[in-house]
Amino acid sequence: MTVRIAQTNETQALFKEAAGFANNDGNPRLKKIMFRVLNDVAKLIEDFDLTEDEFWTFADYVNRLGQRSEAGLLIAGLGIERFLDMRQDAIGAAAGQTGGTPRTIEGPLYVAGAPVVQGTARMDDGSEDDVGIVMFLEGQVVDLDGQPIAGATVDVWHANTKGNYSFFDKSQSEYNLRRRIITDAEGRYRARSIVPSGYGCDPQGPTQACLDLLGRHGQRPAHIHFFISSPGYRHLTTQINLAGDKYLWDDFAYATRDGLVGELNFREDGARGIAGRYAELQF
Ligand code: MBD
Ligand code: FE
Repeated sequence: MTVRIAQTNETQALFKEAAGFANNDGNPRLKKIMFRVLNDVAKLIEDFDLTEDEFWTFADYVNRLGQRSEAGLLIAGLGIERFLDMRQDAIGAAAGQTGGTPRTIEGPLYVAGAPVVQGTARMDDGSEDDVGIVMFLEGQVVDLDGQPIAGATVDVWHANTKGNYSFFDKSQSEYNLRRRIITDAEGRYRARSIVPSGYGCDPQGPTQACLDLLGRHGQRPAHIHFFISSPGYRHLTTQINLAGDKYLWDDFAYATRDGLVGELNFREDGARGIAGRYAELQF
């Protein structure tokens, strides 16, 4: 037996009132969006014959998501952040803005205000010297004609050898593995850091709980995040995802793209003053 009341005059009047249509205060755009949300939720409840238990389980889930600050993580894991990103690509393409390094998602783990360094940065605090592999990261910021951009800001952040990010992982020092590097006269930036490990959702957290019910893992390949910016240029949000990682093309957040795969070049030649094995990454 299917009972439908969502489109009746009575429930429509209720949703209009709840969305603030009866008053002249508040935000008109939000009111319209809220009315749509209420109707879509009602439709979903009726289309799937959601039980009371199912609905209140969802409400509890939203609370748990907030308690753990995992809303951004779930948005990434459900492909919504990737969708927003694809949409930005399409909007750019429609406006004739194509070419350059592909964009990809920011993810939920950026922290503003990283130390600013001219040209060359040391990103790690040395606390993983005995477990990490030293990584030299180098690249050049150029415009669409290939001309170097001096003074551009390269805001870089990545995980440690355990796949954890400073700030969110309180065991790390402040701004560990986060720097804003200002490009030199040739548009170049250079960093010494350590090779990051891939990220995994907290196995005890609400995002992984949802992924479990979808039969999915919550792993990302090892990667390095970038914001590239310079006055007069469009801001670029991107990542390098590391070749050879098991999850490179099986990323739970769908961030890997052609053109954003970087290969570590391992060396053991004593150059750069490093005893033993180290890695180079040009991008
Ligand atoms: C990450 O480190 C990340 O980059 C994304 C997109 C999602 C979760 C964790
Ligand atoms: Fe990340």
